[in-house]
Amino acid sequence: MKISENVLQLLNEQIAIEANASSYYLSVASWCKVNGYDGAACFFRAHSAEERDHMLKIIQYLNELRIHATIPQIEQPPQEMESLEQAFKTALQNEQNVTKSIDKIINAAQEENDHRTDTFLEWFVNEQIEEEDLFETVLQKFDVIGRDKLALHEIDKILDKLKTTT
Ligand code: OFO
Repeated sequence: MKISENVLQLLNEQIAIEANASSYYLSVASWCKVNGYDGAACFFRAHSAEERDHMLKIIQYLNELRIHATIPQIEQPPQEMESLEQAFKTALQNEQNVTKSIDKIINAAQEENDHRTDTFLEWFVNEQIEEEDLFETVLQKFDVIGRDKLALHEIDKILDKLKTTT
């Protein structure tokens, strides 16, 4: 096999992490839509699709090495959100965990002189910088604009615009 069992296991776990992130964002999008946050619903729907793309990238990488990737079982995400802000806090936390798990795979790949996996994951490192920045930027809006109904409406409009740039 072209990569070690250890790196393969970590990459398969990463596939599951991306799949679960996609599912979480879809659940948030669904909650946003029925709670009147149309912009946020579009934002999270687009983000769910991005996470699915991340999962597909890893599957494709393994397949190109002629390795069968493990297609994961998806955990049921929370259906109810405490608030729009809380959904973003959880999202940021998830992204920070993703960053850590990407780092872990890179460390393992480097220890094993697995340059191709190391290089492949560079894209994810840069993506995580963008994603953490994005969620931190949105969270700051709650402090800057506020949390009352009018403020949330403004934030929702901002999220609608942001969806096209994510
Ligand atoms: Fe948003 O994280 Fe994927 O990689």
